[in-house]
Amino acid sequence: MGDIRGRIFLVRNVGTKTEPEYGPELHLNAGGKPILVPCGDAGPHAADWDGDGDLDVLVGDIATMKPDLPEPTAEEKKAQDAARAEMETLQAKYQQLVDKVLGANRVKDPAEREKVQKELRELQNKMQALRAKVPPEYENHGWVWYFERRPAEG
Ligand SMILES: [Ca+2]
Repeated sequence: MGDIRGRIFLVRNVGTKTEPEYGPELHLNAGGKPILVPCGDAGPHAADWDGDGDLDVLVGDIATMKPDLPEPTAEEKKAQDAARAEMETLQAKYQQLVDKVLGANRVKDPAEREKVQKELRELQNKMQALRAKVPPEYENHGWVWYFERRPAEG
């Protein structure tokens, strides 16, 4: 199992198959040091990746990073700034419509409610189209780390 810090542990069943019981956590090492994937949120998986008969460990992590994109041209920047400005305007309208659908003073009349919901869907579509015009400020991704099990030295 892995943890948010990026460490991985082996926890053996010290009970039985029908009455399992967790044993102590063993922090797994690689190269003589405890494994610590750099971005944290370690998700380990044991598999014989190289087919030599020993289980190896693959560990996924997660990172939130600013995407490495080329600088926009002046024309692209102008279009992106316009899309961001329009998004801000629409965001206020969006909040008003959400309040009309979900808020404490939400619209009760079914016909009026249907009208507001339709307006909200149209606004959501418009906002989605605008979002596609603006590069993301941050992206989530991750790496997969491979730890090959080797026979003990000596
Ligand atoms: Ca192997």
